[in-house]
Amino acid sequence: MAFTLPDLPYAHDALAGAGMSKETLEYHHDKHHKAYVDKLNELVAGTEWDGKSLEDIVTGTYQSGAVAQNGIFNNASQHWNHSQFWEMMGPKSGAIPGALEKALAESFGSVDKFKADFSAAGVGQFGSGWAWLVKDKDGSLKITKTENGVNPLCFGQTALLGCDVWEHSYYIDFRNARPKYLENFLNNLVNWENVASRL
Ligand code: MN3
Repeated sequence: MAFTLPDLPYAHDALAGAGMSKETLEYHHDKHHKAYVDKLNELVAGTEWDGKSLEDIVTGTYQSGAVAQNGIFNNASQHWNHSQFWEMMGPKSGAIPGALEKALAESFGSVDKFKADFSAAGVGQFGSGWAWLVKDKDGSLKITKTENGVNPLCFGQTALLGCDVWEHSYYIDFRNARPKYLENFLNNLVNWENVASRL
């Protein structure tokens, strides 16, 4: 069955007050994300991955490492990443739920330190990629960064929060200021209820 572009869980203009414009979402969701889905369907058709789940395609093609499967991996992982990313944001950022706040403080020293370390990961990712808060296989929380479409599924980790640091994610609203985009993401855009539900 072909993969489909999921609708945004909010209107295109719903995040404008929180620093992500309608224009950014029109390009990022309607064009960039859609292109990953379309290309994935085109590349998967007739291969061994046809009919497999998105998660199986991401982990299977990543582990195979075969050059011929890089295109399938890149588009599958980016489809998965963006599907998570839209859910991880919302028009009302709200307070961090207690259990998550406690876990962040225990893991990183404080919520502020978590935000500083997460931002540093996003700023420090050279070129395109993602910053993540993950739950590792041993249950510990970690901050990671990945290049291009690589994501926590590749390492058997659970993605709690991810921030797209490809330029297409921030260039319309923040131009070249990736640090400002990350600061705004953490303070105004994250749907902390969604992040907590992944713990
Ligand atoms: Mn993107």
